[in-house]
Amino acid sequence: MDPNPDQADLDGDSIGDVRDDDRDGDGLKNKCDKCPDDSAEPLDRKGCPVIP
Ligand SMILES: [Ca+2]
Ligand SMILES: [Ca+2]
Repeated sequence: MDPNPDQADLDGDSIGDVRDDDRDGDGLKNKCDKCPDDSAEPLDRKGCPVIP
């Protein structure tokens, strides 16, 4: 069961999206992530590739 049914967890790391500072789990913080909800776009604001 999901302990936080009201919180989506995009990357499945058990941290709800509301509290997760890296929602898509690509290793780049939301505030720096060009597409914070899309792990398929692992580029920062400057278009630099993210090294895992
Ligand atoms: Ca999460
Ligand atoms: Ca991210």
